[in-house]
Amino acid sequence: MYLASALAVLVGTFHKYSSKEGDRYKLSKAEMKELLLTELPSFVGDQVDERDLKKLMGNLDANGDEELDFQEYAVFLALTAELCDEFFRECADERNRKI
Ligand SMILES: [Ca+2]
Repeated sequence: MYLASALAVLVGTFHKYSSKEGDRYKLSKAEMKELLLTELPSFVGDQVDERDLKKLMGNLDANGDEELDFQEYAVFLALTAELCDEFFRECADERNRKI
């Protein structure tokens, strides 16, 4: 898959959920919850703790309007990608140790 296709998914996923209710260009807490459960089950499992969700929203909501605009969502993606990178490196380290 080309990076361009991945970018289209990243942007399309935001709009798929942000357009469900209220401001169609912002993710509400409920929309973010649905996105996490549907799109990132391997990260969050089959349920999202309300307190954790509130904390995550609070950390990402840079302008304090209690919703995530695309820029704030982009920070979330960057942090998530960083977690994947760490995981990838740990797996690579483990493989190297075994050799
Ligand atoms: Ca916001």
